Amino acid sequence: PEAVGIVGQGQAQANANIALIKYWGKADEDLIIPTTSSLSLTLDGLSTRTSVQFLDLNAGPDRLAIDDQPQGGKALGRVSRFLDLVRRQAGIDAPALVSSYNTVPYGAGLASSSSAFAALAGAACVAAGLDLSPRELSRLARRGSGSACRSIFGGLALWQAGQDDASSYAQPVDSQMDLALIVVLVSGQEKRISSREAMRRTISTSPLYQAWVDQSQADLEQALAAIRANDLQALGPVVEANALGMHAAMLAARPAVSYWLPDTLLAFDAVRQIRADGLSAWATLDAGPNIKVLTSGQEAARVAEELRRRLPGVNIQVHKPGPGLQIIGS
Ligand code: 2P0
Repeated sequence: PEAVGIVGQGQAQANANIALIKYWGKADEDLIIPTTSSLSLTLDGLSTRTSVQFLDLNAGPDRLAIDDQPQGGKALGRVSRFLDLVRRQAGIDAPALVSSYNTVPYGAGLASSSSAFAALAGAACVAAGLDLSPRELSRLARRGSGSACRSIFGGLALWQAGQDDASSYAQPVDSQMDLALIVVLVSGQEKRISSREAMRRTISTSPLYQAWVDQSQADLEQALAAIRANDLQALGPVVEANALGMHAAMLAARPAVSYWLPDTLLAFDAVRQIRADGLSAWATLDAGPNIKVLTSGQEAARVAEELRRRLPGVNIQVHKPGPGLQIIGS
């Protein structure tokens, strides 16, 4: 066979983010415009590093490997459709070779799609010769996976819902807060239902969904006020309540959407006990059974120690706020 030439290449790394005020549901499925604005913390040490090469036209279809495993089917289709957006913007037709490496367990509700599509957006733009601003990168990453628009930025990020492609993007939130999130890995198994499908079912069948949406705006304002006031004691309760409200709406869907395992409930209970003992600790839960505990950087080691004591055998890791998208090279 003929040698395949490389038209352009890029490499980028991004960290996963965990929402403090959640995104759950789309107003526009194709553009990924959410029904609510959301607020997140990008974490250190939960990263995806991705390289993209655009190849000569004779190279055949797009190819994708995740952690050295060749991918087909849904995963490849989703990446190809995303790359089509980049190709269209850049005015190119080239097939791509994509390779990515994760330090995030895949599909376990640890926001692997947030780091994945943020890193892919960065790497693909460099490879295609597109020079986008952070805001444009955020809009692009959003098309791959909603939560990915927040991983363009480090630390706290606010995704304003907007109403169309141009107005739906994330922005960094300035803060001096000393925050940490502790990931309590109840189970590393892949989720039983994708968040995409679960969101759809919640919107279309849960009688509690609209109540959660209505409350969400007030929750966000309260959270932002707490951040401005540097007040973790005010931020924690609204973070926990917003997540529990989202899961209440899921549990009320027909049939129910439940990401809870018995150990998830035990972990929530441990957090309540630790809080009753006077430490700062509030739990949040995403599309998987693993809880994340919001605390201060200063108390993180103590809280992790208390969690390990109460939840023997469970993997518990402290994560500090991490950087946003990093372009590594072309
Ligand atoms: C979030 N989650 O705000 C919420 C909370 C999970 C629970 O964003 O369909 O992978 O690709 O836009 O971003 C998970 O959903 O969904 C998510 P798509 P995504 O972090």
